[in-house]
Amino acid sequence: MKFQSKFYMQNRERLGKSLSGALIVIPANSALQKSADIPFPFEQDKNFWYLTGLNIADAVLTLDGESGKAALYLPDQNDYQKEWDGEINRETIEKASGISEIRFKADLKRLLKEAKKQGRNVGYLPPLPVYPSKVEPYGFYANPARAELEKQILAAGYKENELVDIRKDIARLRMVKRPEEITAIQKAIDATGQALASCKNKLSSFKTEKDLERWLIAQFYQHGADGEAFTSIIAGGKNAATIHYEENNAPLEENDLVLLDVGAKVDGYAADISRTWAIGGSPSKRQSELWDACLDIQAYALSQLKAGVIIREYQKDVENYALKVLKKLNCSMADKPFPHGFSHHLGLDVHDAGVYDEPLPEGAVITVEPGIYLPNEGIGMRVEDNILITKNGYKNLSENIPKVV
Ligand SMILES: [Mn+2]
Repeated sequence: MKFQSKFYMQNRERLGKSLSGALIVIPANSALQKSADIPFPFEQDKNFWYLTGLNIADAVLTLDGESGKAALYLPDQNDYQKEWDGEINRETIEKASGISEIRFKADLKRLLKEAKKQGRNVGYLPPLPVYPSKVEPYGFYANPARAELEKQILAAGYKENELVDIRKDIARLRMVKRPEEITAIQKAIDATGQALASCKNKLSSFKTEKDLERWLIAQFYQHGADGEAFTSIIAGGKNAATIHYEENNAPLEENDLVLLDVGAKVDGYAADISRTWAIGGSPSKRQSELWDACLDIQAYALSQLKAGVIIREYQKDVENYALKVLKKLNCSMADKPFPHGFSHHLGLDVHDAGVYDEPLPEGAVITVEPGIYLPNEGIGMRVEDNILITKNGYKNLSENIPKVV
């Protein structure tokens, strides 16, 4: 189930209003090669999705910042694509997105040239570097769609100072969740909670991280989700000290902890929950005191949250608190800066669009996720909940998921 076209129409309207005068262009993602003639499963650009609800590769949305009119430019499909992938259907597109102005991408050139003649700026999403330079610090290559569109804009005669970076304008819209978005996130959280409960019940039956992962993902589907929102992290023992461990293939050992950082996806929206459990059922004294410290840091972070807080300042504040707690427990990580953010926005992207140096708005959904990583002790743990920001505080959307180690 997707949202009604009204949702996407209103998003376009609000973006248009915030950028009156400019011609706004937003590209869909391109499909990418996985191996030989097989592409990766297609993943849409979330800005394009937020404004259209369409899963088409290589399309371009244009939005007139004056009249608010939207048009969709479709890729030319060749006969092979029509036969193998199915022909793009204009009626379906109009019904899903509410866009009636549908053209071919070859016409985009003319539109850009006209706008240039009229002296209008172009609002766009500046590309990340594409091949051969990897995106820092992640070490992967960016989807080439934005760079391709930038090339077209420059070819129409635009100079760099006539291009307006609209990333923040979209992020400001996306970081305030609307009621149907909060409902979708809540469903994703509830499915994640049910899947976790089932895993915890059967914990002693899993011999490896992989066994646990397979059961978890099956349970996501079982409870109404469309699978995982991101690659699950299932990390036993020392593996949990690697923050984004994703191999998930080691044996689970009796006296170790296992960290699960996982989230189901519902209607395109993500949950992002972390819990840490004692594999044998009873944690050691050290494991318990560290877990209590983790919960203590999370409670402190939560107590700081309400609309108006600036995440960057909150990060420093929670870090100071966390390092003091960790020092008292003789943790090796107490002398270094905390290795990751305590919070990120959550939505269509698991690390969702947001403006981190501006006040948190009412209606934002963020994670709160302190962790303790001690490779020298073979211990890693994290607790993570999903939080709706309200005027005077917050609502914990994942409060029903138990935090027993
Ligand atoms: Mn997270």
